[in-house]
Amino acid sequence: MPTMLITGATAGIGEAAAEKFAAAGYRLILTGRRRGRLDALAARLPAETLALCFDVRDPEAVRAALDSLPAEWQQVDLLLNNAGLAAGLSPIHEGLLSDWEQMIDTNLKGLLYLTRAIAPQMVARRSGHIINIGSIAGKEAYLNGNVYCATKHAVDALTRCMRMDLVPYGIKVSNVAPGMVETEFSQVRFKGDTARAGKVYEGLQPLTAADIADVIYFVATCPPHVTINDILVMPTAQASVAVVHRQP
Ligand code: NDP
Ligand code: 8X3
Repeated sequence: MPTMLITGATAGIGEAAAEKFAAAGYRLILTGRRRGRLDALAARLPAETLALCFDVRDPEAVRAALDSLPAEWQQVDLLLNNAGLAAGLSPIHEGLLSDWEQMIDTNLKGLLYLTRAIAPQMVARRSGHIINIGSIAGKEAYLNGNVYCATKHAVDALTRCMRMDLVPYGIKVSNVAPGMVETEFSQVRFKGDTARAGKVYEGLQPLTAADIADVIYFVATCPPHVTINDILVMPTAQASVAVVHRQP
């Protein structure tokens, strides 16, 4: 069975992907910063699992974690670059530098560190698949979205460039770009302000993390000659990033 490495498996889309792929028999390397959640997830999944606790923003921690893999876990067939966040929602002249750094370091540099560490073994084997979690925020800009949108536009561009670099080696590179998904995302963006986070999904049925896990699974299991380059998945009530039909 293939081995999959998921960044950000402790919550939301990453956790749902772990459940989906575990049920399909994949071997899973689960990663994130919250050790307790990683261990609990690893224990409850019906699959062979290995938990690695590290921060994707730290290139040395990424390297050390991957170097620590036992020989039988070293081959990663599917890399899901999912770890990411939005921090804050402010106009550009008011944003916090610390929020900007966290988003750029996680969404962009973290994805690069994981890719740089794992892609060489895929190149050597001439097979593998990298799925990056982009966003509607990587397709469209929105008010006060500035740095988050910039990181997701960068993921979108990187995915296309990675595909060009890796196509001679038969490696698939895909972008899965969701619209609104109800996870811990808004809690994190609004730093624990539950009331504000709840308003994001008021009056509409958002996507669930399981909906996105289903799409990731479809993308990952196409026949070898078929690659889904890019897929934008929206709640039915969300026509574009800012056009959302809410019931009173
Ligand atoms: P959650 O907040 O529910 O999950 C985020 C995951 O990322 C957690 O497992 C978290 O783990 C991990 N993570 C965050 N920072 C780091 C870090 N520095 N190092 C390692 N892991 C980290 O959000 P979602 O599941 O919604 O988000 C997953 C991805 O989907 C993100 O890239 C997000 O931008 C994207 N997305 C989300 C949408 C939405 O509406 N929810 C829509 C479009 C895209 P831990 O805290 O344990 O480290
Ligand atoms: C998350 C979706 O619209 O909140 O990437 O930016 S949005």
